[in-house]
Amino acid sequence: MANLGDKEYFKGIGEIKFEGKDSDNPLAFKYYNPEQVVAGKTMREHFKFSIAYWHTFCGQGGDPFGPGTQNFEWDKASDPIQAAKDKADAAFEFISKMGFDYFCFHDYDLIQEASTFAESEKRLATITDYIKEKKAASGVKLLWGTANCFSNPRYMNGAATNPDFNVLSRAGGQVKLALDATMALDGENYVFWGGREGYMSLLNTDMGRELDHMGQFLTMARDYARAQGFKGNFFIEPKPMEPMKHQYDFDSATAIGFLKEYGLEKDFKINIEVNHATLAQHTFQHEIATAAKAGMLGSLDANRGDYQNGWDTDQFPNNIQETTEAMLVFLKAGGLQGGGVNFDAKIRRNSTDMEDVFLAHIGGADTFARALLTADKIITSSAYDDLRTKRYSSFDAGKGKDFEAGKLSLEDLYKVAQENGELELKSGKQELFENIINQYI
Ligand code: XLS
Ligand code: NI
Ligand code: NI
Repeated sequence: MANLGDKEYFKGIGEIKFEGKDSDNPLAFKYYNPEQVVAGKTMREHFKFSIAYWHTFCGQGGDPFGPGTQNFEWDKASDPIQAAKDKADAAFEFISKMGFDYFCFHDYDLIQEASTFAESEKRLATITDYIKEKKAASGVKLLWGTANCFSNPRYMNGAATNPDFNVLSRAGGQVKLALDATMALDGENYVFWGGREGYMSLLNTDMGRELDHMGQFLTMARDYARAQGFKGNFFIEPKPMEPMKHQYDFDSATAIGFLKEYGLEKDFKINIEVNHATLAQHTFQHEIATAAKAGMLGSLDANRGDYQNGWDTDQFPNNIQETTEAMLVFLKAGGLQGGGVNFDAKIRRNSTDMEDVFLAHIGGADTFARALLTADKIITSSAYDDLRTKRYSSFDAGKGKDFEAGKLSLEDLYKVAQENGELELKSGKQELFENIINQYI
């Protein structure tokens, strides 16, 4: 295991190992076996599990009714540079102990933003250098970087869609620095989550102009990074609402349409978050299927919502049914393009033991692993694929095939309809499909 630096933050917890489903050790994987090959790839390669810097090392557990409950050992130094280095030490210790290969960050997760732009730039450069060393010593890689253009009050009216050009420019400056940090750390991708890109009231909003600005802004970011030699993917992370009432990147379909409108579809793909999918009244698997259909299934932010609440609770994944259905689509799509599975999830406010964050990530990884194994078995050994393919068999020959090939006119359909007369009903067999999933879980 990597050099942990002078201080050990997660004392008493060693490397998390795979022990199999009969193990009673809470600090072991039951299903996630990194080297196990499933459908031609190891689990490690399929998932590229990643830790979200913000939730795991910055999130103190505050909510609108009370302050944070976490007492992080790495958050004690009063000097912001020292505090950031301590946090990086804790982060790399944790990621290495989990046996994961990746992390993701927002610029100001790495280090506290300073009171001036110039000072923030210096701080970011300092911590980037430090993390570069940590990366080299541990072998941990950067799945994606991003800029937090939503927390600071200056962005309350948006960043790339702010009605004030000076605020938009500030966001541009910040994205440039976040791209620089991402590239310096060999980031494999770069994410845009439009946290404040949307509106609260249409009365004071010129939506068309704001969308044009966002298209322009993303084009500039793409052009800058490409000119610096960045070869990775850009991802849009859709979310329908929260914090804004209406967010422009509502869901995958909306983001794909937007990217095509502004000619960005070759460089950008979609980063799908479970809880954002459900907030958009979709399922996780629906969002994956939508992105896959467009050839834009980039990355996943793994978590789950609370199905009785209407907000982004970012709980760790443990819904095996939901994840199995998602893994079916994932496998059929041939996996992710450039991205990985980032645990954009947080432990609950009252989960205050040091081991809780390990248990949370173990549970999340095991949920995905078990779902992947199940989905693979469903595809390779059950009637599932056949049943689904058969529903469309009338398009595999004759007139159906001609239709798919674009050889028929509406009059041709009219003739087929005339010849057929009345049709018999064909069952969709939904319950049978559902039972197959249950049988294999
Ligand atoms: C918030 C988003 C955010 C992005 C990165 O809801 O999920 O965490 O993943 O900015
Ligand atoms: Ni996210
Ligand atoms: Ni989210």
